Amino acid sequence: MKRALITGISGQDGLYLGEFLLEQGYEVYGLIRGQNNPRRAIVEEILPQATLITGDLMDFSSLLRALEISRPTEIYNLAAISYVAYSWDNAQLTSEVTGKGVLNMLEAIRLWAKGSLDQVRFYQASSSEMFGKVQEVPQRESTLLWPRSPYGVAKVFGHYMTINYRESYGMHASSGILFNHESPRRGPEFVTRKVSRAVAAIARGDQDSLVMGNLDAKRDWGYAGDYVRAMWMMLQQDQPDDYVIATGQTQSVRDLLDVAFAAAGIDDWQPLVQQDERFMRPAEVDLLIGDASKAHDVLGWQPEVSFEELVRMMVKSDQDNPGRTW
Ligand code: NDP
Ligand code: GDR
Repeated sequence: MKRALITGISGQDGLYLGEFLLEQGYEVYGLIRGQNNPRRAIVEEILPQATLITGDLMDFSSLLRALEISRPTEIYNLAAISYVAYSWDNAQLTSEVTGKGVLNMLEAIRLWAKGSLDQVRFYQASSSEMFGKVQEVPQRESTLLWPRSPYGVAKVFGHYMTINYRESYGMHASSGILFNHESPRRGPEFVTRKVSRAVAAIARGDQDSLVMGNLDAKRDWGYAGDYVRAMWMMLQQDQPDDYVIATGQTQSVRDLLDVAFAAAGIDDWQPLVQQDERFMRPAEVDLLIGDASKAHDVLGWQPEVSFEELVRMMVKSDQDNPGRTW
């Protein structure tokens, strides 16, 4: 039986990946942090067959312990401080967790596996935020990286460290450069979920308006359920490599508002939405659109859920489950 260790199992992607791997017959282990993590109950509800191991990317010996307990054949490193806006206010912490945390995990694997390093496969959750001030449109694996936030810089460190372990130690280490992906389980701090929750609350009459930041930013938004499949596909290849995972379409935050409000039967959202400086970023990533040709050709991966379907799914979920944050 294949055994997988997922760091970040309590996050959006960890929950979907855990479900997917259990369906594939894997024995699933998840790293969970903190002595009384409120998200533990969510993981236990969605993934009752998974084994949770306490640990933190900042605690090297907890990672070694997690590897010793789980003895994984595949490791998916999804744990990170992942909210870009937060990363300016907590730049050092973000660098430690999102950047150096990757090195901690890679080094723990190398020391734990010793002569059997070729028996282990590693996935790193890299990000389209690494493209930042984009140097090419659309962005592909070879596009020059130009991160625009402490989060983006930390992800670049983790990305190159993953490549370095592949090249230095022959490790089967792959990096997925994933563009934004969303779902009803998306954290409420991210723009799609902020909008879907607010639209549901406004349509119910529980909220009057919505305060937003930059409405002109454009993102390549896909569905998280499609994207975790790509992570797994990367680790099934004979050779490790890096892949862009994206839909190849881009929409603005305004487009998101159009589709989300329309899903609740509200055609004119302008009077309901205000903008405020506090949601603007010190440096913005204006446009992201990915070219996933390599993933299509080599992995045979294709996204299945469109942007409109995704947004409608999120609004419906927030209408059906008022107050739920996950
Ligand atoms: P989430 O923010 O939903 O989940 C992050 C996870 O990391 C949570 O399980 C969190 O635990 C855990 N975590 C945070 N700090 C630590 C730490 N010090 N030690 C151990 N675990 C920690 O992110 P997503 O699921 O959306 O994303 C998964 C990964 O993919 C992240 O690395 C993200 O940066 C990256 N990514 C995401 C994209 C997206 O659009 N979703 C796109 C590209 C990359 P807790 O629940 O306890 O806070
Ligand atoms: P992003 O996602 O920064 O792309 O990072 P987020 O949803 O936070 O922002 C997307 C765009 O929307 C604009 N925006 C707002 N964003 C938020 N959160 N709240 C607002 O009120 C608001 N108004 C406008 C932002 O300025 C931005 O342009 C996500 C994370 O999951 C990262 O971890 C991941 O690596 C990248 O996607 C790919």
